[in-house]
Amino acid sequence: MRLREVELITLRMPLVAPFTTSFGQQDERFPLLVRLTAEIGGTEVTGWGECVVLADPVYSPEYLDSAREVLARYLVPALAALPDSPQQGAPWGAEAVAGALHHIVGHPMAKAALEMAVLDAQLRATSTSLAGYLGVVADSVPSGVSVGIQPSVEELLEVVGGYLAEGYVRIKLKIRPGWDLEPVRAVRERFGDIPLQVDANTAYRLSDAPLLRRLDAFDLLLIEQPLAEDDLRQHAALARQLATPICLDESITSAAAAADAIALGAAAVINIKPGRVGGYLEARRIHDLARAHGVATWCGGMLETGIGRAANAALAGLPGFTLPGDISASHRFYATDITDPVVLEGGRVAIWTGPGLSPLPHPDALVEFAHHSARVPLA
Ligand code: OSB
Ligand code: MG
Repeated sequence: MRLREVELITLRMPLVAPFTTSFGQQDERFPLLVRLTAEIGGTEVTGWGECVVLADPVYSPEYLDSAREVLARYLVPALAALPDSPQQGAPWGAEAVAGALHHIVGHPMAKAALEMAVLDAQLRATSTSLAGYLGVVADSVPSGVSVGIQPSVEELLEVVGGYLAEGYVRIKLKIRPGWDLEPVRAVRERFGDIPLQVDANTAYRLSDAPLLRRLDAFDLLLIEQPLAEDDLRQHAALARQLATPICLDESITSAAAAADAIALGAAAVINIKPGRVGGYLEARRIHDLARAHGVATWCGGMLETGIGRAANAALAGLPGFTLPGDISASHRFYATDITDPVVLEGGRVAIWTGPGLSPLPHPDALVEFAHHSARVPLA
């Protein structure tokens, strides 16, 4: 494979409703797409990747401008410098990307987007789907929905009721100090024994254990990331005080971090987000590791467009993803998606079986939501 052209496309898309978490309110999303054209076996193929960074460094250290900068200045040039056939053997592909970018420290979301674009081009060149590449045999996955913090409990009950009526099979409530026991109790009382879990996005301290312990009464599937990203030992200490299983999101930045969390007893469940861990290949390694340890996993989301959303659904078809993921329909976040939308059918979303990671973005949608675009010069 030889890179011919790389374009970084930033879109600006309104959300159907504000999405509020303990780290703030999002009213719009700025998806960052990598459009990569490569020569593979004598033909030019285009692949697409989606970078899941938020506009600001409030969920993880990366943010939109940092991702654009590191991609243009370091990551794309590092790939462009690779010889076509490193060891006179097979040409390089997605499996070589992480190694070629390893000397750049951090920036997993930017790296993941570039690896995605390479993998997409590589799979399109052989008309292979991501599901086929991963060995996924399922044709759909169960769909859960992440529900933001609402202005009132009444509004929360209305929103949750709407999602349940649409068929979502699992509800995740965002919580933070002051918005935890009351909304959880209200949802349990109104909707009974539904599969229910909460996500704190690091908003608590270990000294909040007595409060968090009161959540045990509501028989939640899990509590996601109650403490800070680097508080693995404290998560293990909290786990010993709660009946509710602890699931880690922000803390799991790599397969090595997942191995540490499992060994420490800090994670009974792992939320796997390909962007957070540097790509779909590392995500699969975490899946394999967790499965071998009997640790449940599910696939998280980052308000992806149809590109990342379709790829996540394929990943979630692997057998270790034993809990429903945050893989909702496109219209849970966007009135118009940039691809054919991901849709909910009987509480599930279909796994893409066409070539590559996802359906292609519609050119008119890229125009409609255009915010910024830049070609990365290839030496
Ligand atoms: O913590 O899972 C999270 C969205 C942005 C950043 C972090 C998180 C989320 C979500 C939304 O919960 C998941 C989705 O895309 O449906
Ligand atoms: Mg989370």
